[in-house]
Amino acid sequence: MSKTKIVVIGVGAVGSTTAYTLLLRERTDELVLIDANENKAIGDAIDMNHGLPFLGKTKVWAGTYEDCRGANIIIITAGTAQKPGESRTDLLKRNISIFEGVMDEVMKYNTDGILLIASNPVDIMSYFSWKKSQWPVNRIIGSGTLLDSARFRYLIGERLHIDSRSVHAHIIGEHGDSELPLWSLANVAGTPIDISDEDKEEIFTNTRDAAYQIINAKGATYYAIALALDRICTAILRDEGSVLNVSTMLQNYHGVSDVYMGVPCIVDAQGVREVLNLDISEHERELLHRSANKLKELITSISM
Ligand code: 6V0
Repeated sequence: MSKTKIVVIGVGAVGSTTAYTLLLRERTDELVLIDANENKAIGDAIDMNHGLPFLGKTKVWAGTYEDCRGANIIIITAGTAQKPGESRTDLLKRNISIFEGVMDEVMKYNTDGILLIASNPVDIMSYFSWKKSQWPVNRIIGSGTLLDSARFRYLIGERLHIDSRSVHAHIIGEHGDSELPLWSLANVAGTPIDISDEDKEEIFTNTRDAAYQIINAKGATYYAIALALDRICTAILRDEGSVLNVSTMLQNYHGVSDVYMGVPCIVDAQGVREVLNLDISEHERELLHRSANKLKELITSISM
């Protein structure tokens, strides 16, 4: 079997927690850490290497862009984190210019891997990466609403006293303020979720605003997103065909085209193999369009 390699670009809170999660779960043979702050990457690599006697044989090092050569997955979490009170869209211009540089470097050394984008606003950064790279859309994946869906499932599970892994429920659309819950399809063992409208509203609000709550409390969010990124990497490396709500390019999805957004997709070794066309309600369709329009306006505003 050939060796697997994952490169993490940007080892701040999200990148280093993701790398550590991949290490703990022994997901890959080789793990490369790259950051504009070289000392952070070097320090993280040394620290993680000292944990290897308790783990397995993963090779971890602080690398350069040349190390993107042969990587199966390149995770990009470089950027600036949301500040308290700052919307994800405010980050956009700062992060686009960072991505310009990062993508130029990555593409010198890798042309057939999968790019997994986490930097915010993730749908726009994924769209930008696709546009810049001209790679097939299936190989440019945004973390999308996978984290939001996990938050949603957790909160529903808490309300029902049911293991969140047994709750099937989706958040789709923008990873951000215009995302929407698909209550019409939410279920436990095929049974619709029977809670009051007030409870539904509260659960969705807490899902949508979770990042603000966590950032206000401790400055950044990183544990759950690291697990979400690990989940996507696993689906790719093991060719699982898992249904995950990642951000992908939509074409005539309930009438939405030419925008990256989070929707349930089948993810395997090719990346996004297929987008699942869900039977959503008319109201949900309207909200989906609203979310798509918001993202398209942003794309136009920075003339991509
Ligand atoms: P952070 O802790 O500031 O880390 C960012 C890292 O990127 C730092 O170590 C920087 O040195 C590094 N960096 C900056 N510019 C470059 C560059 N040109 N090349 C390489 N490295 C660079 O931020 P944090 O880790 O908290 O967040 C990273 C990004 O993830 C932000 O855009 C967040 O908004 C986003 N998140 C996305 C989530 C999602 O669900 N998709 C969830 C949480 C955070």
